[in-house]
Amino acid sequence: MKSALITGITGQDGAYLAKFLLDKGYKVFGTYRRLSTPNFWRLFAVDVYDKVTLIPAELIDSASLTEALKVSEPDEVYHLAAQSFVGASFEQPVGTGQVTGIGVARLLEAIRSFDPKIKTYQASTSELYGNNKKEAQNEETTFSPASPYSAAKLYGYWMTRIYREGYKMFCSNGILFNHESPIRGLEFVTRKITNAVSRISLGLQKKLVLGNLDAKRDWGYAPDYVEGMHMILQHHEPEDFVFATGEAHSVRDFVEKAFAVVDLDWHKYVETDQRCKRPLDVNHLCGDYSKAKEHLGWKPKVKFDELVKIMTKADVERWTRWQKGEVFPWDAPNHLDELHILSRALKA
Ligand code: NDP
Ligand code: GDR
Repeated sequence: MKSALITGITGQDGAYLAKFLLDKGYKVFGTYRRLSTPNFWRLFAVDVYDKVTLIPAELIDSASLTEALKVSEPDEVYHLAAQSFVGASFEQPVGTGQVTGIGVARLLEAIRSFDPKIKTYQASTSELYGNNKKEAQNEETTFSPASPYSAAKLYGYWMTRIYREGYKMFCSNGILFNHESPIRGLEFVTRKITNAVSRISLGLQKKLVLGNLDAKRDWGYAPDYVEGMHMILQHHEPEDFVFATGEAHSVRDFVEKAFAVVDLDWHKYVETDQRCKRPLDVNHLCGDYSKAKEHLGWKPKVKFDELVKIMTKADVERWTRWQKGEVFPWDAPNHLDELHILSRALKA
């Protein structure tokens, strides 16, 4: 039986990947952070909590990463843990560098010392392209990071290649464009929208405040993308691959479609606020996944319209169940209104 270690198993991708690998017959270990309030709701939501082995680890603590390797003795490591919110990286640029950037070096060094034959997946990102002028971005497109997050990810991307080329380790980057789902964090724009649209449709909220409505993203469905992560590590040699849908839509398009799912006109409910904007934003991302299609046989199954429906309907169903007093694993009831928690530095 193969063994896999997932760093960041409590996140969106970690939970779906755990489910996918368990279904493939893997023994699955996952790292989590010790927090004052446990954060395992996604593992319960995808029904894997009691099927995985959890190991406490923190990316700024090398010893904890070594311990996680010793406990799990993995054939494959999926490095997903990161400070993954671009907006927060402007407020915590140094911390994001430590966790999202140098954390990759800590993990790769721990793997090199423990067992350099372990295969490693690095969660790289379309944010690396920044405001590159290309219409569609692929593995050959020049990087031009536009946030502390993407600068940290650029370091992780190159460290992965350096360990591959320098030490002949099986380390690969998946350059993944945005992928979303009903278990996406509420700070990301898609889930922020679907959660608010659901509440508005049920009379629980009056308006939705957003930032840059013109930004375009290539949004796919997270379960499709975790399948691709596994394919990358089964490829006959370590290589980097883009996963995307090949379609770009604006935040405004997402808003319009989500409100349409509940038969409401978005113009009546949406406002914009400077506090929800970033000091520097990425305007247009659209991925060309031809290499993954040709070499791995990967392609996205869920496209934009269906994604918006899946997410909006899931949130409507949750708020409806909540109104009936049902209790189930979920994040939204404890989520603060973002405008109360945005840092002073971002105020207009
Ligand atoms: P999430 O934010 O949902 O999950 C991030 C995970 O990292 C959580 O388990 C979190 O733990 C953990 N983590 C955060 N900081 C630390 C730390 N200091 N030490 C240990 N663990 C930590 O991200 P996603 O699942 O969406 O993304 C997975 C990876 O893929 C990330 O690296 C992200 O940057 C990257 N990526 C994501 C894309 C997307 O569209 N989703 C696209 C491209 C790349 P906790 O639950 O305790 O917060
Ligand atoms: P992104 O995702 O930065 O692409 O990073 P996010 O959903 O945060 O932003 C997408 C775009 O929407 C604009 N936007 C807003 N964003 C948020 N969060 N809140 C708002 O109110 C709002 N209004 C407009 C943003 O400015 C941006 O242009 C995600 C993360 O998962 C990264 O970890 C990952 O690497 C990339 O996707 C690919």
